[in-house]
Amino acid sequence: MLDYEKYLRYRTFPVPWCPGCGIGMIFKAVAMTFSKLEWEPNDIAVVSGIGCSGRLSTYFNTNSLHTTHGRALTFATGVKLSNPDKHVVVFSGDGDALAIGGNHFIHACRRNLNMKMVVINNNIYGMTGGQVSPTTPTGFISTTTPYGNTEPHFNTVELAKAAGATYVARETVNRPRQLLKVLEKAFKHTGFAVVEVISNCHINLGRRNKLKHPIPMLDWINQQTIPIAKAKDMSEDELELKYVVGEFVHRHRPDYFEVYENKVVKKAKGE
Ligand SMILES: Cc1ncc(C[n+]2csc(CCOP(=O)(O)OP(=O)(O)O)c2C)c(N)n1
Repeated sequence: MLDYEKYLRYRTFPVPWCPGCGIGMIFKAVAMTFSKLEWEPNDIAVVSGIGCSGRLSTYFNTNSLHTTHGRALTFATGVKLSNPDKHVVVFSGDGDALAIGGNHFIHACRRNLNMKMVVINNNIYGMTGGQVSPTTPTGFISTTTPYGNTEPHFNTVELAKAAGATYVARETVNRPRQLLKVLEKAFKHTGFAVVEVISNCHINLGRRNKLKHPIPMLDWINQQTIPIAKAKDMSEDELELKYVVGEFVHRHRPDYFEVYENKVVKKAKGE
């Protein structure tokens, strides 16, 4: 048995993702990170919304909560507040996290509750067949933008930074070693940690944009990927449509529990 297998709930297999989907790779990277940190399955709560990414909670052999679309963070907040000792890990697609769940996302960043969030950004509403999402690149064709997306796309990292997240990183499914590194740092972080992973949906995004097989789609992601150190010398225009990868924020700010203990509990007790 491989060391991460105890985190896989085999009785719920097979997994539902299309052949070549990047979610499987993220699934394994997270299971390997649990193993590296030696977290016990019963000490972990995996919470997810609805979508292809949202299916993940079913396949982890941990406490699992598969919630409603866009509301994973709200359920996760309740789980963490009532079970402060559990490691709460949230999975959301880009639609789940940034469209219907966008409001919860900014407030979770602001609140700094000690939870981890993995945003699986495949740039499209995958599960429902390929509607435009807040991260669909401008110009890309989707079922709801048949002449190309006219809207500017969200930058998840900039949004998380501006809203106050205390750990923010971005990686892609093409960079598994770097992904493992940031997952480990995010999971060890005390506070709200966001890791965005750029993933491929060749079926519902790629096939409408001349990237209908996994390899060309992964090549396209590679071409858009710029390490953070290199991005520093590039202009805003040059970085348009690029995925800058690396660690963007890693700082200490008292997390929600620490603030609550000091500012509320102690006052209430008259200390
Ligand atoms: C309240 C509500 N609105 C809409 C839906 C339909 N719906 C299910 S999944 C989804 C979008 C999935 O896209 P994303 O969150 O990016 O995840 P992915 O499938 O790409 O991983 C939508 C709109 C729903 N289930 N519930």
